[in-house]
Amino acid sequence: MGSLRRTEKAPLQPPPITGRITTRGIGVVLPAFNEEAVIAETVGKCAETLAVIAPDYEIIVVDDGSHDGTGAIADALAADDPRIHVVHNQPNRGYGGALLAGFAVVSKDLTFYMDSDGQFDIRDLVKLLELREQGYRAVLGYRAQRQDSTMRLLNAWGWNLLVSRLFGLHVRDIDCAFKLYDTELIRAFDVHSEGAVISTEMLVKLIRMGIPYTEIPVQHLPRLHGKATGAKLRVIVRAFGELLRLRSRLSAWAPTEPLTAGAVAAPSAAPSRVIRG
Ligand SMILES: Nc1nc2c(ncn2[C@@H]2O[C@H](COP(=O)(O)OP(=O)(O)OP(=O)(O)O)[C@@H](O)[C@H]2O)c(=O)[nH]1
Ligand SMILES: [Mg+2]
Repeated sequence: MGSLRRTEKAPLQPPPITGRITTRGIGVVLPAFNEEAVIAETVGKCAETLAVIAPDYEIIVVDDGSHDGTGAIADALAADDPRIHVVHNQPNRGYGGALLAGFAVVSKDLTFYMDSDGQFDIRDLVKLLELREQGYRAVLGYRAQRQDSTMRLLNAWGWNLLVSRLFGLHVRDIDCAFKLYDTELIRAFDVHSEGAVISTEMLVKLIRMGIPYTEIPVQHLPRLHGKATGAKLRVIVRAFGELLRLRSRLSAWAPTEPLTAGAVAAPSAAPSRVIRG
């Protein structure tokens, strides 16, 4: 469940980038809505880090119907680098729709997603990949020191409380946009949420499938560019509607596709953390 604490004692430091963590292929999905001020920097940092820690990578920028230069900047980056791809949603589909458009074109075994607004540090992916190498097929980041307003923290606390009551979901930071999944799991989830509840849908399904997962603290940086939208009344009201629809859809949901052998094997190292809803 979320916490109202804004800071913990020592500031979290990014892990050093010293060498390859995995030989697995990884697709990095970056949803972007009006992020012209920061998208090139985000993609550049991702490419630089991935080249060292996970060289078999692809970066997928999802320009979610942006009204600014985000799409053109992303197209220019893709024209220069075959590992960068751009999906244009036209019109805007919303956060969940942006992630779904990106997930649909991932061609690698692992899928990682991160906001493109500069509030996360891609170097933290080192920690998630190390845990994947230990056998966790889902590694969930949580923001140890959220850089949000008090109102935003209050909203998040209430939202997490509601979601944990409705779905029995006890994940530390449901909506932290820094998560790594096996692509096969994402396909099996058969996600439909186009809005903010997409993370809830994925996590409820993960837990119902009994997949071992783990959680790890990641940095959260202040938003320096673009507009914060998450605390707008319109956004919150829409999210409540989505949550209720999700609840009725999930009441009947069960995984249809058996996963490949070993899919639900427990990790080799640290104890698994499986919470069943
Ligand atoms: N707000 C919003 N973001 C979108 C949309 N589609 C894709 N995104 C991207 O989704 C990510 C998360 O959106 P943010 O608005 O940063 O949400 P947040 O980090 O929870 O909240 P703030 O940064 O405080 O507004 C960013 O990278 C956006 O560019 C959309 O329709 N609306
Ligand atoms: Mg943000």
